[in-house]
Formats: sequence, C-alpha cells, structure tokens
Amino acid sequence: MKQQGFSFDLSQSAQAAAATQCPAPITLVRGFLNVEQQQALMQEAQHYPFERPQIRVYGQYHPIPRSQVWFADKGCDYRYSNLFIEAVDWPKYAQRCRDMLAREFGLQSNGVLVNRYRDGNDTMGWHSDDEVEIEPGSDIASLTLGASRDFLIRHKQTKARYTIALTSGDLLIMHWPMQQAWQHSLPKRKAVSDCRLNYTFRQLVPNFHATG
Ligand SMILES: O=C(O)CCC(=O)C(=O)O
Ligand SMILES: [Mn+2]
Repeated sequence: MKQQGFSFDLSQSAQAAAATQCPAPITLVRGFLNVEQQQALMQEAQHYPFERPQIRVYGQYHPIPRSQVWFADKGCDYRYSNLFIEAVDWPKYAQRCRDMLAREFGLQSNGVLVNRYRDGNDTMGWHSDDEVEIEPGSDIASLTLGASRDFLIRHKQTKARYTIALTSGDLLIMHWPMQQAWQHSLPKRKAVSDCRLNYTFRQLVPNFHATG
C-alpha cells in the first residue's frame, strides 16, 4: 500500500504485530504511525484544551498527575475516576487516526481520551478501562507519541506482571475482554525528561449519560 504520510489518507498497512511475552489479549504494532503522522498529531496537540481536573482520594482533592482531554461524538460523554468529562469535537488528525484504526483493524471508536505526560513524573495509576459506558465486546486502541515509557500490565488475581516499553508511533490494542482480568499503569520514570502523549480510542454506548 502506498504511504501518504502527512495526508493520513492511507497509512502503511499494519506491520507485523510484535511478539510480547505478555499473555493478556493484546496486539502490539511497532511504528504504526510514521514520522510525518506523529509530527502532525504532535503539532495538533499543542492546541488541545488539556485540563488537569481534581480527583478525590481518601477525602482529599488532588489534581490528576497528567493532563487530559476527551474528544468524542455527540452524546458520548465519559465518566472516569468519578470525573464527568464532556465530549469535545474531534480534531482533524485524531479523527484520521480513528479512521485508520477502523480501516485497518475494524476497530470502531466514538471517543478518544488523550493523556499528556509532561515528563517522567507524570503518571497513570493501576486501573482497568472497564467503565460501565464502554460498549461490551469492544477493543481499546492506544497510540503513543513522544517519549518512550514503560507500560505495565498485571493480572488481577495472580498479580503476574509484564512491562512493555512503548515508543513513539506504537499502537497497542487491548482486546475484549482484557479489562475484566487485567489492569494497566504508567509508572513514574525519573530519568524521562520529555513529554509523552497517549491516545486511547474507545467505543462507548451512545447517550449513556443522557437524562430524560
Ligand atoms: O498512557 C498510557 O499509555 C495509558 C493510558 C490509559 O491507560 C488510559 O487512558 O486509560
Ligand atoms: Mn487505561
């Protein structure tokens, strides 16, 4: 397939999935986004309305240890860590990534959570993406840009733990029903001084939070 780089009209056909030791239902595609695609997204992200909302932990409010924005179709608001996140309209290149994922993997998504980690001090704690509004049976696709970071996966019962170093342009698909049995996290890495962006494309049940 001819590569169109910046246009995002056609991506490279999905490269062979990298083998990992991790038995969780995942597919890792190294270098899914080429350099031009990564740059286009990075530039676009400079204009995203990132926020650092406060969450309640043991009765105390703290800002989350990263910033985030949720782009989604109308009616796809998201409740996450007790935060109610209203959908913001899709920007151009995030939308093109969504289209590529649908074309190349049949992966449907109606929202993407973008997390921005300023450096290795910004983190994401252990969790599963198992919110009630996520469409049962759907996969979650995670795209990484910028700094390389360790992504940890652990089994809820056995606590068996695996580390995947995600680098710029990598795609990690977390297949259904991974979130039921496994958790994931992005731990602190003091030696990392660069910024990392992560896009998780999700399929929500539309209008789940609609009232009346
Ligand atoms: O930044 C990452 O790689 C993980 C993000 C994540 O787990 C999430 O947005 O739910
Ligand atoms: Mn997650």
